[in-house]
Amino acid sequence: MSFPSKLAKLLESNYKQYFQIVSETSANLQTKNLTFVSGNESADLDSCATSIVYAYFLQHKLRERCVVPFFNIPKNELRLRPELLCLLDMLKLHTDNLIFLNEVATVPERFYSSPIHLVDHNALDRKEVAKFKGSVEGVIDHHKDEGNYLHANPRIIKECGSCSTLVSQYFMDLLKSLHESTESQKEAEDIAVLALGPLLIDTGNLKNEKTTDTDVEVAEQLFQFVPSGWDRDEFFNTLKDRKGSFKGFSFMDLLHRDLKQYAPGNVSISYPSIGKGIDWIVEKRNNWQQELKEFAEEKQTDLVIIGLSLSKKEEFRRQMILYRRTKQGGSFAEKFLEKHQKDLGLELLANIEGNTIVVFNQRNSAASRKKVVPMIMDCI
Ligand SMILES: [Mn+2]
Repeated sequence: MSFPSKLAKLLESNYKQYFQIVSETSANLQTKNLTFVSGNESADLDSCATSIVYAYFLQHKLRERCVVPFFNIPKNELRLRPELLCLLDMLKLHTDNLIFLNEVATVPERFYSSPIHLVDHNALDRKEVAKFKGSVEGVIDHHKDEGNYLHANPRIIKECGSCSTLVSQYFMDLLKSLHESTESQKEAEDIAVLALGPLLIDTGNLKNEKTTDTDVEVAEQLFQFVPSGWDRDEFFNTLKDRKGSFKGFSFMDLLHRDLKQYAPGNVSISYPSIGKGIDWIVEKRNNWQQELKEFAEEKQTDLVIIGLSLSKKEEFRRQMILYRRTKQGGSFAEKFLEKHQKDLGLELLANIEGNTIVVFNQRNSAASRKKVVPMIMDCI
């Protein structure tokens, strides 16, 4: 029988405390007691694991508070992220002790001024959490700096492979000292493994083109704190296999699995990323066009941009699908293509239903969503 780790117990007790605090109706409420840590709306491995790591250290520094990480998705979407479930399971962290978007969206108004820390994003883009925009206290991120929350402390926004790298680097001295004490050594080991999950996944085990020197340095430091017998390649391969598993997921599921939404100049854009190419989709998910339309309808989105990434062996490493649901979405797509078709190297592959759905090969394989989003914003 295995006992819950200290990290698991901390998540559990903060989860309970959170509900005590928000259900407390007496007059002398100390809203400051509650502090949120949020990852971005795609709720990928980087965002979710890093929010727990960050919350753990912040709780350690600010004992008088109740620091709760939350996952920026409805709880029923957790099943779409098998690599995240796998990492949580390795560390025996129960998903029952985690807070999701549903809870935070319905938090009583008096908590809108509770401090919030952002990891893996630097703007509160989901409307459900926009109410916290006046109380952002800290930001650590690796996306393009949108110039918000200039007084946040920390405010670290730097390009590198994984946000986990920056968060681990920021708290490294604390991790070191926790690891030195016998009492907290096991916690430190858990935290190191938790941080290494996204760090290795995002950098392809420190080998892909996104990997920076900082990622490598920080990973090397974290390797000193992992439990004895922990095997880096085995760990990476296990998570990677889970991430690459598409079994049991409909095309609709894949659209929700790694989704971001934007509203440049009031045009609503949904931008899912999928780790497969169009050939695979046509062959294995033959209802995809219908599901794409239903998805756009459900989200009431003007334009859907799907970023497809293929394996290294194929000629094109990336492809892109555009679906114009509304006229507004259509004219935005025209503007986007006019401005950026060339630098993205978009070559028309298929034109479906009178131009409503278009599929492109994308020659510029370095242009991931992180790079394309500023181009979209540039079209306003
Ligand atoms: Mn990230």
